[in-house]
This record gives sequence, structure tokens and C-alpha cells, in this order.
Amino acid sequence: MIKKWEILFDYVDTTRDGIVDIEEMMSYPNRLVSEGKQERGKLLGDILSETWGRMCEANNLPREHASLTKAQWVIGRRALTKTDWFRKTYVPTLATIHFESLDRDHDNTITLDEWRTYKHKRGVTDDAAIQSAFKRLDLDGDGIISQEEMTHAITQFCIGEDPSDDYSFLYIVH
Ligand SMILES: [Ca+2]
Ligand SMILES: [Ca+2]
Repeated sequence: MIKKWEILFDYVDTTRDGIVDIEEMMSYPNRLVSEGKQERGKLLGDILSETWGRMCEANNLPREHASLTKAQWVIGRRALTKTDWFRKTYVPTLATIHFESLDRDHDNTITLDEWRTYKHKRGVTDDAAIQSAFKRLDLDGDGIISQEEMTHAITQFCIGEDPSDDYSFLYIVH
């Protein structure tokens, strides 16, 4: 449980200084807005602001505290997973937005090429790893990732307790 939250921390900590600040946390919704997706950016921004506030509170910090260390981040994520809000609001919203942003041609499926484009942007270049991750996501083996398959992966990552059904590879950066 702790390991996957550390992986997510490294994913969000783009400056690699061992601290996630509020700007890094909000960079994804801000990017959506700058790409013209105002509505999606606003929705995700609201969700991540609430996430940030709750993670700060779990560390006895004010909601608007500007940065979290990795240890504080793990405490915050563990507290979040115990809440209904996380299961019912955060997880489905994140899954939908993540799916939409990977589905670049908007045909409601994610192809291997779309998955590869996403991983390349995150600095992953090992094509065997990219393909094996794609196969893990493609539960029914039809060669594409559906919205349901992505939602399963994000849900398992966020709230799954089964270590044999681990989706940390979604967020591994190299
Ligand atoms: Ca597509
Ligand atoms: Ca599939």
C-alpha cells in the first residue's frame, strides 16, 4: 500500500526534489485548461484541490499548506482511501479524465499507439515494458483499452487491497 503511494509521489514530483508542492499537484488540471479543455480542467482542479486539502489535514496542516514531503504524502493518501468521497468522487472522476486524455482521437478506445504516446511523454522508452503494461490493462484481450478497463485499473490502483492485482505501473516514471 505504501509503495504505490510513493510511486505516485515520484510521478507528481516532476522537479525531483523530494517535495510535492501545490503547483505540481495542480499542473495536470492547469494543462487541461491551457489546452482549451476548461470544463475538464475546472472539474479536475476542484477534485485535486479537495484532495490536497484533505491530505494536509491528515498531517495536521492547514488545508492551504503549500508542500508535502513523501512521508506526509503517504499519510495523506492513506487517510484519503478510507473516505467515501475518495471512492465515490475522486476515483471515477480521475478514471474518466485519464481515459479521455489518453484517447487522443476521441474514438472512445485507447490503442497501443495512444498508450505509447502517453508513456513516451512521461519519459518511458522501454517498448517491451510499454507493451506488457498495455496487455495488463487490456483485460478482455481485444487489443484496445476500453473505458471500463481503464476504470478498473485506476480503481484498483487507488483503493485495491490485492497486491497480486497491482497497477502501480500506471505511474512508474523513468
Ligand atoms: Ca483512441
Ligand atoms: Ca480491451
